[in-house]
Amino acid sequence: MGSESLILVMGVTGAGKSYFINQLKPNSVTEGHSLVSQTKTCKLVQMKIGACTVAAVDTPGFDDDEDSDAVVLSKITRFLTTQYLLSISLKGIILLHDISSTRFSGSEKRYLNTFRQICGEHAFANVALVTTMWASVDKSIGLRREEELQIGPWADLISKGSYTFQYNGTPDMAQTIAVQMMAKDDVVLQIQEELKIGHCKLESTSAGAKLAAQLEKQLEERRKIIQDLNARLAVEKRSRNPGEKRNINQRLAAQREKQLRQIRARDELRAKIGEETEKAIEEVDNNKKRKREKWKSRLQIFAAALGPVIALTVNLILPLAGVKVG
Ligand SMILES: Nc1nc2c(ncn2[C@@H]2O[C@H](COP(=O)(O)OP(=O)(O)OP(=O)(O)O)[C@@H](O)[C@H]2O)c(=O)[nH]1
Ligand SMILES: [Mg+2]
Repeated sequence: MGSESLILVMGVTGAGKSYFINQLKPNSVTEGHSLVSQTKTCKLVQMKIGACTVAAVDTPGFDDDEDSDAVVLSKITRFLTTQYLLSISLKGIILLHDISSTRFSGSEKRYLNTFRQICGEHAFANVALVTTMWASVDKSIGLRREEELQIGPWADLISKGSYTFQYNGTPDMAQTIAVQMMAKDDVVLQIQEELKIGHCKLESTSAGAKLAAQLEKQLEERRKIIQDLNARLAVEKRSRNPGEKRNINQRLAAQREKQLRQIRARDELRAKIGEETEKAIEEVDNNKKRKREKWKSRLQIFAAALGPVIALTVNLILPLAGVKVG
């Protein structure tokens, strides 16, 4: 096992990803205290697990806005592409699920579908399905929900080798889960394989295609709503009803704002992430040569190439790469 292995921690907003990482290494990331998503970018946290040095990756979760799914997928994919192109080993993914939540929500379903397509079936054996927040639920209710997950949404993952854990919230159990993951062979995920073929766009991958189709449908619906509102505004202009006109104008502004966000999210899915990442790595490499700098590790290039995606975590990565930061 090298000193450059990564473990990804994934799950929807509020599943307990940042909490889990803080149990592995106290106070390393910010936990959320509201329903709004807290972690907006991938964050790398270096830690010792047994004799190995590992980096656990805190990832952003899917929110309730469907257009944010595309943005989150793009951020996670940029991270995974850089990791893959620099041959940094990935041990697997810890997928967290809040057992105290009463239903398997729409965003949870979308997340799991995208998750499956990010991984691909061959990688399911490198997935730990971890239920959290057991202290917030009656044990028998929690066990019933877990069984429903195992025979329902998680069944295909488990049949292909994913394993389950009931996480009790302690540092010890977080360590146990991470140690088991470190014992796995390295894995290459489906989306990493897909993106290396012909420099394809994110929308051409299995995970991206599904989200692109959903976004196209929403954009079409949004266009119709805006058309209707414009038609109503034209009528109101003739009837000189200022109250109704203001009302329609406000609704138009809100719909246009949503449309703009969806268009930006759609653009994220058109990005050729493989090609962009290769260019970023090349640029870092050229800079390095120009300045005659010596790099101690691929992780240093990793941090520099990812730049804006994980800019705030450079301080965490450089020590992992064996470089002291001030
Ligand atoms: N007691 C207990 N609290 C937890 C546990 N997991 C998470 N929490 C709390 O639940 C809240 C949400 O957890 P986070 O770890 O921030 O959730 P997240 O998955 O990182 O959410 P995003 O960053 O928004 O995607 C925080 O207040 C945590 O302290 C757990 O296993 N036990
Ligand atoms: Mg978080």
